[in-house]
Amino acid sequence: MPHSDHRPADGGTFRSGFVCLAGRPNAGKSTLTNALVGGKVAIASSKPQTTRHAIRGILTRTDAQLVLIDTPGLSKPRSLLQERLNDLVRGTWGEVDVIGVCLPADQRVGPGDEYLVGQIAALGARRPALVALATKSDLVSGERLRRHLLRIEAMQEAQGVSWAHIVPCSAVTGTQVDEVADVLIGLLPPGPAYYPDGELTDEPEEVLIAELIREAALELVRDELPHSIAVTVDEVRPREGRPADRPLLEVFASLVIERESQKHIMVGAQGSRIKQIGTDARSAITALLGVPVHLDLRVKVIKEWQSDPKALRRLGF
Ligand SMILES: Nc1nc2c(ncn2[C@@H]2O[C@H](COP(=O)(O)OP(=O)(O)OP(=O)(O)O)[C@@H](O)[C@H]2O)c(=O)[nH]1
Ligand SMILES: [Mg+2]
Repeated sequence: MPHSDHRPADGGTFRSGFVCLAGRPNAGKSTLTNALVGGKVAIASSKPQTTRHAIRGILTRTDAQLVLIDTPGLSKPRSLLQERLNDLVRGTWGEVDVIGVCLPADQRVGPGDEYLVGQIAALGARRPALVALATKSDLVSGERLRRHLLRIEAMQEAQGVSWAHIVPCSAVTGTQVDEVADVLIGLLPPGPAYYPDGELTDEPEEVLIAELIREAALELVRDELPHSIAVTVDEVRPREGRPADRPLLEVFASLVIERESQKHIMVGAQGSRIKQIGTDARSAITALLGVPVHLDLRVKVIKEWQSDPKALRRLGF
């Protein structure tokens, strides 16, 4: 059901619809989602496969409501998990009005991008409108950006697609983020607002909490470990016996890894790493919820969960 019958102040048409941001891992999809929405709805990190769900971010203006769906990076499946993530990405393409294809300016347009755009081209007549977004424009010179934009343009003929727009932008400096919103909204059909004003996401609180914990963990590990980490939030409850004006929320969560041998890395010398993860995650969760939080973090091994259908189901994939 539509939430309200907005009318733009100038009497024009209110537009609404769904836009999916797609791209290879690390292309800057989640960071751009947050910049467009104006708040943190998706975690971002320098590690690939940071996003593992289709996360909705909502941008409401007087003239439009744009529902952004940030998806995982599409990449060659090396695990059952990545296969599931790729299926999720392709499934999302069928539900949106526009796909924003993120092509980072600091990387050459490569086989990964061509594979992705080829897959979109294969949607045929069911293909949504396409916008190419040259992300991370702050990382390159004007000349290099110009060459990147030419390569993106050339993809049209090579891949059999057609860009409604090509827009360079930087989610970190904010350059051209408003233009990206304008261009995406311009491609949406007339329609009502689906979410209340001011709502930035419809992700459940527990999912946001789990993601913030995973983000804190990703920052502090490297090599193959980021892929192995999942987080479950086991319980969230107000601490008993606290005065009403000084509540404390207790969060019990588990950092899930795949092998016993990963445990010592996750925990760190004398527990230093897990302690740091806890401290970082706690302040992020407190900022999100606006109440002080006590975070109880455990490490749990679920053997080879990335390739185990039963374990994947248990972890929500
Ligand atoms: N300099 C710069 N860095 C950026 C920009 N956008 C994203 N980044 C960085 O690029 C890295 C990846 O960003 P994400 O937003 O997590 O990328 P993603 O495409 O969502 O990645 P996956 O979810 O793993 O597919 C992070 O370290 C970001 O800080 C940008 O506009 N400029
Ligand atoms: Mg992401």
